[in-house]
Amino acid sequence: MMQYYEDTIAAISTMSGGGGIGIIRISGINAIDVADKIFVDTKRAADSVARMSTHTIKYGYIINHETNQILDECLVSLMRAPKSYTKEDVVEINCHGGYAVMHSILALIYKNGARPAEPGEFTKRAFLNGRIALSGAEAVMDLINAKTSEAHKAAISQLSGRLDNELNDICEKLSLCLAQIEVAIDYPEYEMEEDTAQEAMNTLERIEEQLKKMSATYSRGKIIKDGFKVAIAGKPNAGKSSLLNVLYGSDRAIVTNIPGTTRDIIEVNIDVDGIPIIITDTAGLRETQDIVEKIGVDRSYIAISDSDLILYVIDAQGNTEEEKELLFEISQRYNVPIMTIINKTDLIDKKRETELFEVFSQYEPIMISILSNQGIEEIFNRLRRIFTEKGVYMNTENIITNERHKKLLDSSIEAITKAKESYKNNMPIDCISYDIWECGKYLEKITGKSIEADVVETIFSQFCLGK
Ligand SMILES: Nc1nc2c(ncn2[C@@H]2O[C@H](COP(=O)(O)OP(=O)(O)OP(=O)(O)O)[C@@H](O)[C@H]2O)c(=O)[nH]1
Ligand SMILES: [Mg+2]
Repeated sequence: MMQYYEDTIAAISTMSGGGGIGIIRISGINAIDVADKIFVDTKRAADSVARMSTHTIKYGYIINHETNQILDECLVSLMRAPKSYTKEDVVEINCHGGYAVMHSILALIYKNGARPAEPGEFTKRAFLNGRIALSGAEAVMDLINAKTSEAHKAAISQLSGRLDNELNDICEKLSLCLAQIEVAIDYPEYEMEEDTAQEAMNTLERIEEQLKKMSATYSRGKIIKDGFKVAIAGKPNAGKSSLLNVLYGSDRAIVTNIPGTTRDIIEVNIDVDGIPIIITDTAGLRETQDIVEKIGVDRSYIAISDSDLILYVIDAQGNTEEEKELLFEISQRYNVPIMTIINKTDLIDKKRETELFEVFSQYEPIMISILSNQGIEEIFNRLRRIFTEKGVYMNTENIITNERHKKLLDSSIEAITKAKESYKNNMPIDCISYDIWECGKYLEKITGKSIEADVVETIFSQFCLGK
């Protein structure tokens, strides 16, 4: 399917301002015309963009013909329809990346017949013009946002259409099943009626397995895409901010010997084996009359409940009973796994260390000293262990990273399970056919083959401008 739009759109496609170069993209039926109104080559020949061959670049100037003012020196590249990002005529202007330069060129483009593109509109046209599947379009956004190698790999695999291909393949098998079942009903005089229906059911069983496997990859996919959230918590002065700094590898949080130093949430991103980890340092947990600190403590509890893992830091010299109480309370109150860390072991002797290890043994504590850089690697090893248990390193063909896809997959699994049960219970064939049909519909919503216009709008409105 190819849709033709009456209008031509333009936007800055690189970060606005500050870059050495910037790219302004124009797409649509009048893209070439608009470009020719503002671009002159070195010979100042008319229609110089229109005379370019597709996929070539020309050097020249952006000029405001009304004032005769040259706005920039640039390179213009042309991708003629349908071999372009949007499948429409696309002109890209490579100019200097300054804020004022780019915005003055953009204003000139708008004056000469293009309108501002909405967020994601270039990619939306690529989808609506049939160049990429909806799941591929969503992967474009993931690719832009990818901060680690694993997130990058997952996005590029989805963009290349692997997910789309697997789902299309399943949809074809579902149609075949549907046909087989209906034949078995329409021609009951055939002896093979039972066999055919059974064969269809076997196929459904295999598809159900395949879909379940895909759905299970979401626990890995979610971490790869959104990051694994770790909250550092504990009593004041335990060394939480020091831990954040050492895990981050640079002094990000303020460290002092005054209990109650940290009052706000501090967030840093690190990368372990290509997995994004978001670490938050929080205010030390204690009852306080200080209004600012109290707000900080409230925020600590929010960060704790919102995390995938709590790093609970204990001061080796602190009050063991109080620590035990607080740690127990947190483990009961929140449904979040805890990694217990006993810090400042440089200040205690071996006897006390053994004693502490025993007191907290049910939490398998890690003994560390940030001051003498002891035990930090063990924290990373434990993280790796958690990732292994969660299957984060698993190398599966297709990983589901998108919540929308996960929900639709689960609905499709539900439909297929219903179809199987209806068959077992000798329900009318219409019910079975309907469930199989519905299963396919859910999958087509992922690829975008069958999707409501308002859902498309919502998806693309989350894109950044210029993409
Ligand atoms: N001896 C020793 N001191 C440490 C160690 N880790 C941190 N400290 C010191 O402990 C004090 C408190 O450290 P912070 O990192 O600010 O502690 P915090 O848990 O963030 O404290 P609040 O923000 O007040 O809750 C500082 O003086 C640190 O230098 C350690 O391993 N050994
Ligand atoms: Mg602190």
